[in-house]
Amino acid sequence: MKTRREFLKLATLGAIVPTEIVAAARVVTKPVVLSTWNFGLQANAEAWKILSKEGRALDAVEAGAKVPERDASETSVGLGGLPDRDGHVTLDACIMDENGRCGSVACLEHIVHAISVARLVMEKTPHVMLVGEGALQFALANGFKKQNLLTKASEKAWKEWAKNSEYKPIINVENHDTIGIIALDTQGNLSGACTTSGLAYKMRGRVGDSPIIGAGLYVDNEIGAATATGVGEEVIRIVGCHLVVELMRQGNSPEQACKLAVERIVKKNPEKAREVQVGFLALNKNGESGAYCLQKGFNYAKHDSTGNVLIDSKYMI
Ligand code: SD4
Repeated sequence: MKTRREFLKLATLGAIVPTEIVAAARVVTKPVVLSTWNFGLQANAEAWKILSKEGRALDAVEAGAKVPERDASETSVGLGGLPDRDGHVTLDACIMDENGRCGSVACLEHIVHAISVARLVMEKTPHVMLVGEGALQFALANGFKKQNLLTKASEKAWKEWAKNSEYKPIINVENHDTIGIIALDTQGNLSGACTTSGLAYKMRGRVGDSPIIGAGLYVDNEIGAATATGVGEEVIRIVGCHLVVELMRQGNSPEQACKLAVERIVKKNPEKAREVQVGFLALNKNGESGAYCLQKGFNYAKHDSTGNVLIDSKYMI
């Protein structure tokens, strides 16, 4: 143990840098936005229009999430999403802001922008989550238009699947899955959004991790934000995104926190972990980010002042 005199001498010589100085010198990267999968590039670009004008992270993540929602060619989010095994397109979405406020919809049908309905649940109701018929009723009462989300292409794929009706989620389905988007704005505030049509050919009424606060998304403005993609049942079992944020609170980097969460899934069920994909994406209060997934193939897009790039996640298997 050094005496106070020795410590001061070393500090004067620059050999010891007090931790407060280290903390103060740490550069915070902001604004920054991260989105899951290839379509994260377009989502980030939309979110950046808001973030670069010093807009709010909450508005940015909602705007970003709406990009794949309205894209009929994306078969895992919003319009054009693959249906459940009975042919119904059902959407799950949630959103969370810097004040810990959150809103969610599950098993919502006929409305393209599930994420905006989730935001309205947060802003206009005393509740966090609305499901099924009730969520649809709420959306229609608030001016959302009812429309058929099952495109010709998705209907064709479903009919093809129905010939054998074998339920087996495919790992990294054509690289366009749930979109999870998390951002830090110029004010230093974090928000996140997550929206999906869920696993293709799921049972009617099945809800995944994506609309469940703490599972598919979590934001704590003191610490960081996290979102998840992959087989929701595995994410729910470990309350994945809340776990990732708590691991960052304990001092882990975003990537390390995501890795520890993936390890927990493997530890609980090593057999199952071989068959499924789960990926976590995290961002901390300093704008540092990272990801980790079970199987090779998960990637994400990151947009900061240096540009918008796709990054391959590290993986376990
Ligand atoms: C779900 N997590 O419904 C979503 C789907 C997904 O990669 O992300 N697939 O379980």
